[in-house]
Amino acid sequence: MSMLRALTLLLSLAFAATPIVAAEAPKGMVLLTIAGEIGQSNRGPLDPHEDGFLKFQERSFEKAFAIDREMLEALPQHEITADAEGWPRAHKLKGPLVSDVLKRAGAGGKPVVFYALDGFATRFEPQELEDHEWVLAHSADGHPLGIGGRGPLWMAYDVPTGKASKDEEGHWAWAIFYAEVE
Ligand SMILES: Nc1nc2c(c(=O)[nH]1)N[C@H]1C(S)=C(S)[C@@H](COP(=O)(O)O)O[C@H]1N2
Ligand SMILES: [Mo]
Repeated sequence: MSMLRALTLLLSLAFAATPIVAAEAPKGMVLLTIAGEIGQSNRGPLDPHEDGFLKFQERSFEKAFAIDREMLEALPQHEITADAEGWPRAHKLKGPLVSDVLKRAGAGGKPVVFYALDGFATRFEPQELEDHEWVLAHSADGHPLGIGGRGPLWMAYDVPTGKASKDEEGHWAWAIFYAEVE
């Protein structure tokens, strides 16, 4: 084997062992943008023109992982019954696990703050996300969660003993659109 062939072979082997795979970019409407300490990104910095609402919410990032409905539905789906004190009825919420979504962005096991459209923000330690089967719901009772309701995304878990207390429900952020990993 010539030196050149050997070198070519070696190089191709090296590239095969470390494939450079660009993270999938969303094709549909973006429901969630994850920024901060992420290991996977599929978009660049916040653009003050394009990202009008993120700018309005005073977010800022150099890179992020944007997720549409199809990407959420590609993860294993969980259906839970969410109910809380004072609710007129329980809801069947469906979506991937919050932890699976974070893993998808290369951000598993880290503290994360979820932001909602109304400015509500709630921070989670990794342990808190493991204490329950937290679902990032995109649907309730068979319908996509919408803007003006509890959508686009709603975090909750099943309380096997019955209804969540007001304290617990206080962490069930609805209208989530952004997350920042610390
Ligand atoms: N986006 C958003 N999520 C939220 C809140 C909120 O103000 N905004 N309030 C929390 C609290 S304190 C409770 S008790 C429940 C229900 O809030 P609601 O009674 O305002 O619907 O949602 C939780 N998640
Ligand atoms: Mo509350």
